[in-house]
Amino acid sequence: MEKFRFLTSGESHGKGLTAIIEGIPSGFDINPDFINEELKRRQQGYGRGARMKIETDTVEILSGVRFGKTLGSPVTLFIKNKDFENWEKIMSTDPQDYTEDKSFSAYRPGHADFAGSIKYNQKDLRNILERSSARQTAMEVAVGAVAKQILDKLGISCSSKILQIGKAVNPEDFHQEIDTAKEAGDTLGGKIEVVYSGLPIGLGSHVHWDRKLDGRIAQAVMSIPAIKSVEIGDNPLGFTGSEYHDEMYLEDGKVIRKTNHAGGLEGGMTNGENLVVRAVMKPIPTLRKPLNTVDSKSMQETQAHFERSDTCAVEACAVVAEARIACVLVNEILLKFGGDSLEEILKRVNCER
Ligand code: EPS
Repeated sequence: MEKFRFLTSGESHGKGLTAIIEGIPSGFDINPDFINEELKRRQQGYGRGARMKIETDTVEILSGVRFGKTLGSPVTLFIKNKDFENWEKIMSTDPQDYTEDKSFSAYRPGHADFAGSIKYNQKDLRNILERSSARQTAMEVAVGAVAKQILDKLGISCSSKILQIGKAVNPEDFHQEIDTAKEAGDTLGGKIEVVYSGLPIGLGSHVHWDRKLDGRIAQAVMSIPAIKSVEIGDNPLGFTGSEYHDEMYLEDGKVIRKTNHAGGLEGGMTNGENLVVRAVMKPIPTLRKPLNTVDSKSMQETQAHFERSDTCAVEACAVVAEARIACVLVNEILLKFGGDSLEEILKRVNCER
């Protein structure tokens, strides 16, 4: 059974985004300012689109926290979509407001439109776009910011960086790469890296496929919109065994490593080294210079739907990946150490160290 669980809801242009998080022990400080800083980080980054100029994502904590501390009860978060003001009629939940305004039927290749509309039997592709939009990642970052505050109390911290944007691997070239794509009405993906340090040894397990932490992290990161591959540590392709594996030495009676090719995971468990996760994001599939496609209503060849889009959201993706991994790690900590309150967990985690 999972210990730290959450569900999110909300459409991109609906009233807002909601999450209910279950399993947070009592006594943890939850600072809304920190959540808002994380939300701001997700909104920033070179190459973001017009929507980010409309929104100032701000969290409202609706339950589970009193005077800044968790109660052990479910924590509910809400983020208002400011853009809803412009979509009130189009995104109305009331049957009387039915309109075809803003409906569209030209599939965007690379997006959820095609398979989603067939699966859910929807003629208006907006009914798929609204939930498949990366807008939902705002709430995932807010949930991750709650998880990060739990990890922080346990001495676990995180950082991330961009390794590549488009073809550019030098950070000084990233902006030019994005400008060129933007001028061409095109989009760009890239590669990110997230590092967590301070993790106790033995999170995850080797005993079952579904308890291996590398598998759990890969799932959490792979399911971020537009992610196409996930790596833990250095990609081992082309290394020999003697080159790749991190040899062990003794220092003051403790086992140490001089390298971390494994990225902090061996046998599906944390080994005390930094957890290193890398992921590749594809270019956003909503293009100003539309791709060739098919119209689902007329069944004629046409050009894909375009409303607006980001040229590049790789920086935002790194923030989302940090958040997703934070949630996986909190779950693993609760599975290993248990406990209903901060004091109980702190005692157990510190005992292991
Ligand atoms: C996003 C909100 C969306 C997009 C983007 C990410 O808002 P809108 O559709 O109103 O422009 O900007 O999502 C996509 C490009 C996509 O294809 O899903 C956000 O909040 O991050």
